[in-house]
Amino acid sequence: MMDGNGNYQAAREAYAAIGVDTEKALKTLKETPISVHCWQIDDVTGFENFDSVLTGGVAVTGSAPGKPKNRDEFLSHLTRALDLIPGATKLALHAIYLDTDGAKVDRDAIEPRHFDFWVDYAKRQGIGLDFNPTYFSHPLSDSGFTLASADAHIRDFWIEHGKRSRKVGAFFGQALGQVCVTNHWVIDGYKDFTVDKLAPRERLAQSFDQIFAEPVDRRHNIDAVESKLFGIGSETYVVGSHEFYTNYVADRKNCILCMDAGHFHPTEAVSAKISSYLAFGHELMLHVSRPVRWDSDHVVALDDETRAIMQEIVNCGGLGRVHIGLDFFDGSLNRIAALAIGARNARKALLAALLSPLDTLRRAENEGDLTLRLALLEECKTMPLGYVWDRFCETEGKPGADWFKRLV
Ligand code: RNT
Ligand code: ZN
Repeated sequence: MMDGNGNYQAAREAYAAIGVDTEKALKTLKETPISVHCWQIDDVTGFENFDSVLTGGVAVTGSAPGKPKNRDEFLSHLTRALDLIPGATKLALHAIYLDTDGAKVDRDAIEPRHFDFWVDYAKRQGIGLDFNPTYFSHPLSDSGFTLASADAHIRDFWIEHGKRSRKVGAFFGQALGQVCVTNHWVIDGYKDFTVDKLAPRERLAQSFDQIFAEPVDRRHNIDAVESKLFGIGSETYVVGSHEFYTNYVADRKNCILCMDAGHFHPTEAVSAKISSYLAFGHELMLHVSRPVRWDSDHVVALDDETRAIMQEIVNCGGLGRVHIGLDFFDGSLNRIAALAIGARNARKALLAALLSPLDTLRRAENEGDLTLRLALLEECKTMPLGYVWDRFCETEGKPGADWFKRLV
């Protein structure tokens, strides 16, 4: 039997024979950040209150044991998960993961100092940070409306939260020397037939105009707005729809669009949309997720759509313009393993994309040799991806295929 190095050398030769440089792919793979979300670790609970209830039309199902009961447990579980994830990593936080030293700090009062410990953590781990304001799981979101609320008091509260969140983002970006993407997702919508679909959208646009009014150094913070088709309790009408944000982004040019793989009609694919934004010079944020029959936020698998998303980014030359983030939360599995499985799969999909013989495929397509294009695309599916992946894990000092033995 060949050892790991022998396997890799065989794979390297096999890829070289179709014009693919595995070393180059591995270098790009290592350097491309994937933003790993913290909220899989504790079912989106956060540190405000360890008994807090998740609201906002999203749901975690399952009651696997081991959910962290305090911040120290959370951090140790998170660290164990990150230890299993190779490659350049960013950690995506939510505003509810703050440290107030026991004081009650409402969402409209958060400050960078409440997130100081995350900067220390990120430095220790050698990772970047992304941020998300938390416009849910709060009494002032119980009406189902936040930034688009008809109630000015509610709106203003959340506008203040949005403004402060970007300051946290800029603080992260400056402190770590790596841009932070602050991703705004609001829950607003109606369960049933909606008479006035326009006014809430006008209010949402105005609220974001206020949130983004103050210029922030783009090297430190970029804002993203996340569209959605429906939520639990907002099945009929979501204010921040895909069309709404696509137009907002194009018109205002003050933020970028975030597309979540679970936020579209079941036959619509995020992978098919990416090039249309890149064609107009946009940057994008992605929430790579796995919807099963609905926006179920299953753990990311190495499935066709995840591979297609990564392939699109690579084919479009979009690495650097497309910020890759993860978003899933499954409470039915070991949560540490769930985060590792999903993050490793996203990166495996990226590796598969980087190992595609793009030059030859492009040439075939441009020359009209569509037979060669299909033949090569199909042959690629059985190339020895796994041996290159094993090599990557090894050089990153992370466990390979037997990583789950580390769980016990
Ligand atoms: C909800 C959005 C959003 C959340 C996180 C927790 O449907 O996908 O991104 O999952 O902010
Ligand atoms: Zn999302």
